Amino acid sequence: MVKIQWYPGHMEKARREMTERLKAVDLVIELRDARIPEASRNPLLHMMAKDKPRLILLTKTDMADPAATEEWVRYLKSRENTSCLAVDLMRDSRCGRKIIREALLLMQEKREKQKARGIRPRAVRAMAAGIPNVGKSTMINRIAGKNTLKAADKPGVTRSLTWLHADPDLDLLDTPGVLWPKFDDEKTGSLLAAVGSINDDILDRKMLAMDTIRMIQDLYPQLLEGIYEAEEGVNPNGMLKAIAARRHLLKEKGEPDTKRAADLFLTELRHGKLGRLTLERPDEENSEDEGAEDLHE
Ligand SMILES: Nc1nc2c(ncn2[C@@H]2O[C@H](COP(=O)(O)OP(=O)(O)OP(=O)(O)O)[C@@H](O)[C@H]2O)c(=O)[nH]1
Ligand SMILES: [Mg+2]
Repeated sequence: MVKIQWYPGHMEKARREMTERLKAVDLVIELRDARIPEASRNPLLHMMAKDKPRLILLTKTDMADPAATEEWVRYLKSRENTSCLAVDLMRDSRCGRKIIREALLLMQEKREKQKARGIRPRAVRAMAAGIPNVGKSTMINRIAGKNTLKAADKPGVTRSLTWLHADPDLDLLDTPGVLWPKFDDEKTGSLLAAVGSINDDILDRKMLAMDTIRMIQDLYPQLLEGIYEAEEGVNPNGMLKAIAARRHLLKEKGEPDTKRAADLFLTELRHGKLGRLTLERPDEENSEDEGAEDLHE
């Protein structure tokens, strides 16, 4: 497996600023990519916001496996003080309302108490947090009903923390996408890179494509063989050769150009062209609340 780590200075700066801002935050909206709900869980966020109610949003469900998404929502909802919604931020016109409703529900008890004491509850203050490119700015724009925040299909677009009075009942804080200094294992880095949450420039994309092909072959046997008309049980390098042959990516001497095939494969995967795939399944043994003690080794 290719070894990937991406924790530039701007992420550490954002992490510090987020910790500071959390004091004024009622609720954390943690966005995770529905295709990799575990790899996109930031352990730093757990340390920073242990005691805040949490709404986990699984985004990009339009590209994830619907059955796996259902399984994940059930699994993630089963925690105290945590709620979970799966959303398609691009096509579901009602997702903004659903998110507001769920956020207010998490704060209901506190708001009811305030009302009972004659205080009119102010708008709930929520911090949107998550890995790069997961859809934080897009989500806030949806709720606000206008494209105030810059959003684009590459990691690292948002660079500063910005409050937006998105709804009369909900203030939202946009934050830069942050990763963490040390991934649990090499698979986590590959999964994050596969969905486009790690800057491509620092990657060996051929190695990444091969890792990803292997993971897809494990979870969805025969799928890639069918799409790229490859031999059954072909190894990842053989798969890249098949892709090169099918898509006419050849070098001067007519040899398959596996580098360009790797780029094409990653682009197709990231745009959902290979179908709706989820690259992880819930592991009931593994506790969601696991700390991040060894992150600073
Ligand atoms: N298909 C699909 N694309 C989405 C969805 N949500 C967001 N996107 C796309 O994902 C890309 C990244 O969205 P952003 O809102 O910029 O992500 P971000 O989390 O703010 O990213 P950073 O600021 O870089 O951390 C954009 O091209 C969005 O259009 C979704 O539910 N489905
Ligand atoms: Mg953003």
